[in-house]
Amino acid sequence: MQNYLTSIAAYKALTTKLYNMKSQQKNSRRDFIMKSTLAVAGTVTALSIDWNDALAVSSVDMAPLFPGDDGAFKLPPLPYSYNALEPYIDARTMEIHYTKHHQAYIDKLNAAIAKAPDQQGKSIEQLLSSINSLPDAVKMQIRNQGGGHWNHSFFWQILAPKSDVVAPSGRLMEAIAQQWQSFDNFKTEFNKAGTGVFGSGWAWLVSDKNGKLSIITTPNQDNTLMDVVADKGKPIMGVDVWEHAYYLKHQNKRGEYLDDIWNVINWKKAMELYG
Ligand code: MN3
Repeated sequence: MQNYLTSIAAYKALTTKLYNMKSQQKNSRRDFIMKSTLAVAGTVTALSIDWNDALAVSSVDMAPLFPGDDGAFKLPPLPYSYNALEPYIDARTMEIHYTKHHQAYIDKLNAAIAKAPDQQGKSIEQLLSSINSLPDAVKMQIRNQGGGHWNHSFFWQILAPKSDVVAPSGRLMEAIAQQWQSFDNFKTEFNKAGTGVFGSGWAWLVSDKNGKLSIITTPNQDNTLMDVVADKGKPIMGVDVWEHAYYLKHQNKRGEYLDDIWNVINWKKAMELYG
């Protein structure tokens, strides 16, 4: 009797095991189908996605643009030393710009997020592409401070010591030539746009989803990823034209700063971003 019960139990265990194996197979097939469908849906979405939703940050070093495990955004590492861009950008300006200005944007962004628990854990791109739907109490802070954090994180990467700078080439250079006939024309137009920014802001080289380039300026810490900014696009290169970016060396002469900065533009990164 004991043996019989044991074998019944064993039989039950065996059939249960077989049943589970079968349903696991079914589930994994269902998972597979679901994942495949999602992958196809994802591809379709990716093709029709606006840069505003997507940011190119997958190819920029995005890690610092997500909050850490503690929910706070952090200052990303500067990819060179403070004096690496001398004499075009002086060491003191670089140090203050990075350790004081950029850090202050991050601190104030974190303070704003702390007041809006629903927004915690989102990447900076997610926040900037949905400013319109942020709570009114933190909307302007996240736009200004979050914009400041993204813009400076981008700016450090789009600069490089002159010894590392390579001239733009390939697809990016072709697109520049198509739009402005020559690199020199592009520089002239870019500097014109940068000097024309009234007060504080940024000048950008951006790409639309067809790869068409344009020069766009934004006031304050706005950028072309924001839903609230009319001119959208994927930033390929950008220059901070706030006085704090050049005042110690160039004083009030923004034009001279803009002339100098071409010596330290990281075209390798810009070409990576353009693809
Ligand atoms: Mn700045």
